[in-house]
Amino acid sequence: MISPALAGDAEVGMVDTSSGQWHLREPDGSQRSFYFGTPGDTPFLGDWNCDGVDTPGLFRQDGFVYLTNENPLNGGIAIGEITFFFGLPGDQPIAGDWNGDGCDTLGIYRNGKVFLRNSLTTGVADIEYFFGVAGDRPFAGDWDGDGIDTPGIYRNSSGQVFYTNENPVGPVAATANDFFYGIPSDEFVPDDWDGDGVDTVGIFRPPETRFYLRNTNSTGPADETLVFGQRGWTPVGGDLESRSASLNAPSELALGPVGLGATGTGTVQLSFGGDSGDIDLRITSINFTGGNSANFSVAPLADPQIGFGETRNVEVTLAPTALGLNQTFMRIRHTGVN
Ligand SMILES: [Ca+2]
Ligand SMILES: [Ca+2]
Ligand SMILES: [Ca+2]
Ligand SMILES: [Ca+2]
Repeated sequence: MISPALAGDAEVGMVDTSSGQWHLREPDGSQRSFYFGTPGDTPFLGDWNCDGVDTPGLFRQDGFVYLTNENPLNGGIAIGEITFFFGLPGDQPIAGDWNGDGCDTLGIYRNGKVFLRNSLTTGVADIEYFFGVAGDRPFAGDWDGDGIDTPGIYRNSSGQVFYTNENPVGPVAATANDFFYGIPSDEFVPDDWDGDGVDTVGIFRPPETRFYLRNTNSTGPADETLVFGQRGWTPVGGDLESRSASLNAPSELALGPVGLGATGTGTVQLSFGGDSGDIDLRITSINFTGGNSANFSVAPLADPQIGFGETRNVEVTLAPTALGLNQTFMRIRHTGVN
């Protein structure tokens, strides 16, 4: 691929799996290194305690998973706070939020079959389905920005990336998109590089020790490249920034009585607070639950990027087709915080 020489602020990590040493690159370009795991573990990052910050996890080849909720300070050692058994030797682990509850859990890819579990405990898969074929290399991400992670694969034989946007009860997940990106010797590490709530492709190219990151899931050049890590290390992607802020919005929207076939509007104010002033947040979707959700619509936010301490008004329109329906519950998805 063609690479513009862009130095970016991407958060990436690299793990020296021969020693268990992790190296995380912060958005300001600084680096922190610490130890977690033993030689041969398969590393990944995820948000195990649902606080918006991704921290390390390991899959050991005996099927044991070790997770920590902290990224230790430079020179530190992480302790496996959560341990459970999931999978078999030879399985390939993936981490993600399969059910959209804001918490990442584990999955396993085994010869073209996906096994997902929604809790961090020993047990059988909650969901299993086929996606891809034996030999495909799995990863996971939120390709459509709906808050639910789903698998993708890289196929060495064709050089194609495939992903699905669903975690079906079975038997087969439908391919949502496929495109060419990278080469078979690349290591795939998709993530949300530009913070818009959508995960997109990225690769680490070992001979160059360079990441090639693209902000759309399509064939084309990298939007950002950066040199980090060493040949032989394993790349991991995640949101490493420690942020603390909260979205303040009513969970219940009462628009008052609206007649059948008529239209009513209401305004919801969103504001961000917390104890960190260095963040921006982006509203990715607003959904309604309860009532007849199809009868609600929301005016698009003129500017969904909201700075710390700012507020936005969201206009909601209610057009009931059933009598007695005048309120619902809204769910607002956004990047950066819980
Ligand atoms: Ca976390
Ligand atoms: Ca989850
Ligand atoms: Ca998704
Ligand atoms: Ca993105």
